[in-house]
Amino acid sequence: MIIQRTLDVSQLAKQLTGETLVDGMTDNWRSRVRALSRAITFLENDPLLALNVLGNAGFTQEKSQSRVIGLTGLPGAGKSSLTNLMVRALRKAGKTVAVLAVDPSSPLSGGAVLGDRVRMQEHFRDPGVFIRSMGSRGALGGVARSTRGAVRLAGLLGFDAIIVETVGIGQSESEIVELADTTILVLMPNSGDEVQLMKAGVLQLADIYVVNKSDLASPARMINELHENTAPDHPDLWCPQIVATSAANEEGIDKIITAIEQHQLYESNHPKGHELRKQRAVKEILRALHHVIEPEFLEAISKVPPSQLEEIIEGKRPALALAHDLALKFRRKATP
Ligand SMILES: Nc1nc2c(ncn2[C@@H]2O[C@H](COP(=O)(O)OP(=O)(O)OP(=O)(O)O)[C@@H](O)[C@H]2O)c(=O)[nH]1
Ligand SMILES: [Mg+2]
Repeated sequence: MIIQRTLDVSQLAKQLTGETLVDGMTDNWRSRVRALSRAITFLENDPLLALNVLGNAGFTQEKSQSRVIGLTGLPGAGKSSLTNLMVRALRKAGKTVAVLAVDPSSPLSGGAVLGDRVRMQEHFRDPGVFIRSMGSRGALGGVARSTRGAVRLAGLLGFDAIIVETVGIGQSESEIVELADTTILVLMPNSGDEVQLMKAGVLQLADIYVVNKSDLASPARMINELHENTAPDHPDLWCPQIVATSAANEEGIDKIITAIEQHQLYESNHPKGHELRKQRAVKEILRALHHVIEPEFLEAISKVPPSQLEEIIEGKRPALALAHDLALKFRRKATP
């Protein structure tokens, strides 16, 4: 595969670690996988580093072609099994793939990290595939802060597809929706998932709904419910695709891949799709800024004299008043 990118991979590694990690790191995918692996370890230990590195003007490329695919759903729905088959299909199509499994420790599938290694075993020796499990470290939304950095690094390193697997249903999806270009919700037929979905009000969140394990129970009822509940109320809006699969029988994977491609086409060609991408970009910038500024705010609060905090605790002064004072100080500092 010919890689036409301006990114200097060895420079990236150097930036991350202060030293050259891999000798002769060129367009060799094995080196890229190693660099990404080490880079992510650094990011996990220092998430702010991601911003430093990714914000560095040296790390630009002509155009990122990476597609970020978020795969979410209840524990044991079959996300890793489907990921494994999707990786196989994408590799057959000549695409390189990075898989980031966030907090893969759901109690239902028991020892999921080990299980995932077994399920994705066939790809571990493939230099065009990167697989990594990441702890969510209690981050709300199930997407570790460092996952964002890892996704962007994988993009910079030129992976064509980046699959992010997260466990969850309900609120936790919103973060993966922000991060992923295409969000897939994996469900099981007759599992009571429908009821949970209605309760959580998440049926508008995903771009593709996959009813997996259709070998165990008929997916028809759930597919109908999904059609009824996910139809957009405007013809310009993306119509979520609903796909029945059986990872066990390796059925329906091609339909997922086609649906992802259709969604990508919609986003790049349709004005509404373009608007969605803009909204995601703004949210990503906001979150990144938040991560940069929060430690500074925390430091400023730690310097507030204890007596002032006591006043707040005793109800003599509202916390908002102190926040206001601090905000003014920050603003003065920011204006030259
Ligand atoms: N019969 C059947 N079993 C499946 C299918 N897909 C997955 N499984 C099984 O369901 C179990 C859970 O599958 P995983 O792929 O680990 O599910 P997961 O969603 O990644 O689970 P967590 O990461 O723990 O949330 C495993 O024992 C799989 O072999 C399917 O289509 N049919
Ligand atoms: Mg899994």
